Amino acid sequence: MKYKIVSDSASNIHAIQHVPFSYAPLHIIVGDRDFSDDDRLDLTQMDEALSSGGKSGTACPGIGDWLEAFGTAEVVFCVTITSGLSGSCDAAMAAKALYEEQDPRLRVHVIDSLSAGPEMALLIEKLQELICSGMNEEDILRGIREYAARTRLLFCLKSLRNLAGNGRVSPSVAKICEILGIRVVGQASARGTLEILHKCHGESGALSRMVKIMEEAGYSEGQVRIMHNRNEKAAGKLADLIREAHPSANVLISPTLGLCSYYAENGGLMLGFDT
Ligand code: X90
Repeated sequence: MKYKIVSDSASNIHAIQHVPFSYAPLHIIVGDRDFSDDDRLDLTQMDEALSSGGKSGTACPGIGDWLEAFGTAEVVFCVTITSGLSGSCDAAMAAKALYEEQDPRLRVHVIDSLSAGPEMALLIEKLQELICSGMNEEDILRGIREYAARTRLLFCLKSLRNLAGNGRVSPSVAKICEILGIRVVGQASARGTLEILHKCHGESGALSRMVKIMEEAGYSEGQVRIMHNRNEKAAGKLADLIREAHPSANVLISPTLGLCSYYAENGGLMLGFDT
């Protein structure tokens, strides 16, 4: 096939059907250990290393990692984690320039998701659908841009420690979470940064709040992707709440992989939907 979809591992997707796909892993660094967010990552081992409490951080894919993921495809649609929080998109742009230099027939379209996790997953799924419908490149591009303007990301987190520790939210915002039982509900802002919307006491209040925000954003019956870090129960409850109010919603639940598990932390939820 002429087309390939590529993303970084912040999409929590390692494989798709019908269209060639590769991903460039981010890395979670704990002390002197480097956990690559790929098929071989053992999340339990990563958590054990993290719970020892040492210094930790993350690293985005390098130009070489992106080039490897592009492979030999003629046309690549490349979905990255938000440029507002990561260098991944910049590295993909640099890789694009090198890739296209090789041969005038090669093209890479970098799509900055301004988001992470389930919203990236929705973009990948839409690209897959557009490609499979037999559209030409220009129409696929127009279609994905139009769709990206209609997708959103909400999150519900118990702890912002790793986000604050790596400069992705301010320490004063992260302090809110230190109060027991507080859940922070927020969204990916239009600039692709974290925007805190509510501090909720307890999880069930936070889940209803998320559904309310979704509806205010214009959700009626489209796609919903919920990703969770060891919180199947809350993910299921959230799915139930959405299905109760919107019986034709298409809701899928999956676990976060390395990068999103690290930042969403234990119990964290991410919710992607379209409007
Ligand atoms: O380049 C790197 O090292 C990666 C940095 C990633 C930083 C943030 C990832 C957030 C993942 C947390 C909840 C959702 C936030 C969405 C904001 C757009 C998950």
